[in-house]
Amino acid sequence: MAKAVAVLGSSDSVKGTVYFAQEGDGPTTVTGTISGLKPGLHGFHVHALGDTTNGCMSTGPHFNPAGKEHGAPDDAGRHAGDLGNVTAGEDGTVTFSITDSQIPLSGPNSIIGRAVVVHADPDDLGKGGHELSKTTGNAGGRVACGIIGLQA
Ligand SMILES: [Cu+2]
Ligand SMILES: [Zn+2]
Repeated sequence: MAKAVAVLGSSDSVKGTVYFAQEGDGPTTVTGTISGLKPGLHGFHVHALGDTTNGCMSTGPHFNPAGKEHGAPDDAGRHAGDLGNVTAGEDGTVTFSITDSQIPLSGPNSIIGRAVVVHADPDDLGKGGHELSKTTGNAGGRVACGIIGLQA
């Protein structure tokens, strides 16, 4: 079992911890809790770079090793980093579990050393018709992020 963790931080009050686990070449399970969010949907992605020298802005675009357009997690055409949305409750907290086959913890498309990012707004999953829908899902600002690192 390979494991990884990202501790989310930001200039706002958004906090959280996101855990990744993968058995062999199987899918990766992503679990965690995030608090301090506005109630509702928030875009949730793996971005290409584990660089937070300029906060979440320097984590680059969505992780996209196959050179595809932005989409929903269950779309054939999607960025590997497209994990859809997490939904915060009225208290601004979300606890989630996502299983995904495009974010391995080893090999050429490994997400280790990249970043997980939570956005201010809903990800439209590429279907919003906005000029940003096919690149970012028009998910707005980056309210929290953390670098994905190996865990024992
Ligand atoms: Cu993002
Ligand atoms: Zn994307």
